[in-house]
Amino acid sequence: MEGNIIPARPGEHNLADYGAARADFDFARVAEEFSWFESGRVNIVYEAVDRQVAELGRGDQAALYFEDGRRQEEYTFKQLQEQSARFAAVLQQYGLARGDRLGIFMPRSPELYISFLGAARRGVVVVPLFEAFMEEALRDRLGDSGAAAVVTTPELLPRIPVGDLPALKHIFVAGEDIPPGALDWRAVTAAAAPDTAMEWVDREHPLFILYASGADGKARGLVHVHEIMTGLLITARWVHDLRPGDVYWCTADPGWITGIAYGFLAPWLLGIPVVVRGGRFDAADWCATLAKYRVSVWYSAPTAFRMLMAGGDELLARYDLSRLRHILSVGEPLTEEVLNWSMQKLGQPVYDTWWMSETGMNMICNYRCLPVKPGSIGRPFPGITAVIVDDQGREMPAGKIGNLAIKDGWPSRFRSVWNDPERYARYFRHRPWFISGDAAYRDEDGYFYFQGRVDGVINTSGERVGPFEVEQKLAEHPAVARAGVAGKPDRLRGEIVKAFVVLAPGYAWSDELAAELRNFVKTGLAAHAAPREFEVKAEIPLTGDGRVDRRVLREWVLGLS
Ligand code: 6R9
Repeated sequence: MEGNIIPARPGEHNLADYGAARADFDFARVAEEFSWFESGRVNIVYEAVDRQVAELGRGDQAALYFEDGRRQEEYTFKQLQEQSARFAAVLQQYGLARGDRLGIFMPRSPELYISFLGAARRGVVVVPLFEAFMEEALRDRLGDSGAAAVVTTPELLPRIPVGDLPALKHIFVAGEDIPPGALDWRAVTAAAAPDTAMEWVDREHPLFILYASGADGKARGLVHVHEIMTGLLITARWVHDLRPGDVYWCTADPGWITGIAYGFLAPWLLGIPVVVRGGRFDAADWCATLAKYRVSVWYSAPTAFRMLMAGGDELLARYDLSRLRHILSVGEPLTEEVLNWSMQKLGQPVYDTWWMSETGMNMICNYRCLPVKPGSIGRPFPGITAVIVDDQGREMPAGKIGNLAIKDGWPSRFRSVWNDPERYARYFRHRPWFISGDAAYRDEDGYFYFQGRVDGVINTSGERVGPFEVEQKLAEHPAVARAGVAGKPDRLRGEIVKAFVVLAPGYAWSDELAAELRNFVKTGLAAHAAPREFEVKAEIPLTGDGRVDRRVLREWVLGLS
């Protein structure tokens, strides 16, 4: 059942008339907004940072407010320009050239953003690595991308299996104690000249390779290019409603697509300062951060909103959140409960946005100029064609659940899968459609409704976990003969990772073994991938071609068989 429709909020906002925009919008026109439209010289770092300084008079304006409980720092656009130019010089000095790959494996910190900008400035391709990754996940990603250098911290460095990575030549460490053999990020950056020339690239030049989990096989390296800026700029304006004077906070980690695309690139293209909150924080810290930085536009996830809800009225009452004028959500279903809470307690809806690592930009969204139908992810962004297709790629009518698909050609889409053209082709097996892997339906008004993944990829607290990687890891443990992994619906986390295991001969099930297996995945792969529930089975169902039968696992977790 659909809940009460929340009316449009006409008035001053960037996308004033969705219908008109849909009728005549063309991404080609967004090109006119960039300086390369006239100069012919392309680099996203120029548009997001240098241009803000050189052409738009924003050099002394704040770009980054960083805080993590230990450090509190503020950077202007000019400072980001200078620092990233220094780091670009460092990369040049150590032989990284256009097209080479640089891994960035560190917790949120100013050095992370400066390293990203410094690399992109040189045409070096960034490989973002989520700070929770452990040895196995790092070996796969750094190995597959052939990274020539990595930026990390003293705490995270021990997880990088340096000996297994022949292409890895340099390790930059940002922190206090620099281990032997590593380069001191801060010292070499401070010593470098701040005037390295910008490397002009093609719009199709790779910007970053983001590893995302799929249903089968190891994580795939999605290649995004400088042209991603076109979709980012226009969605920052029309979806996030950003305009001069705003302070923007996107709470996602830069190890994931949201934390890259909207955490800094999109807002900086419009010259808007961002807040980055690192370290561990609780519901009170969320509110304190919103209040302290007078955040006006906030992009977060249902998990975070649920934490605030749990904090109760008393928590909200302690903070001045009056500057907050636009709130958005991504990553997992936005429940009506959260929507009602925000209407009542924050006096405004949370606007849901649907997209993926592959799409590079917001695709199906709710906008201030359209009514919000609770439970719906909204309508396609102007210039985007979304449909529901059956398993043969045929379009399905309104009301029918099928595969959510997007017509190829939007500017911010991934351009390839690194080292794996076959996997890339699979996404486009029904051309012209990009098959998302999500199930959805559309109503008569063109609103879409998310219905879950079709392919077994797990979404736990908004983080994507590939069942195959977890199964592989579990099977490495001597007690496990075979494993099958699936997402089990969970009120708090959306889904939890559930593992079905067949025990090896001679092993008996116990709570200790469960804890050991959980820890085995946690320390080998990543904490968010560790199963929260186990069930012992006599066998794991396989499909005809010998792969884990995910449909049966799905029935198992739902208790249907
Ligand atoms: C941006 C991001 C993508 C998957 C996607 C879908 C789920 C994203 C959602 C949503 C329900 C929304 N997802 N937005 N589910 N409502 N508004 O999260 O990218 O990490 O690649 O995950 O997340 O299942 O296919 P990514």
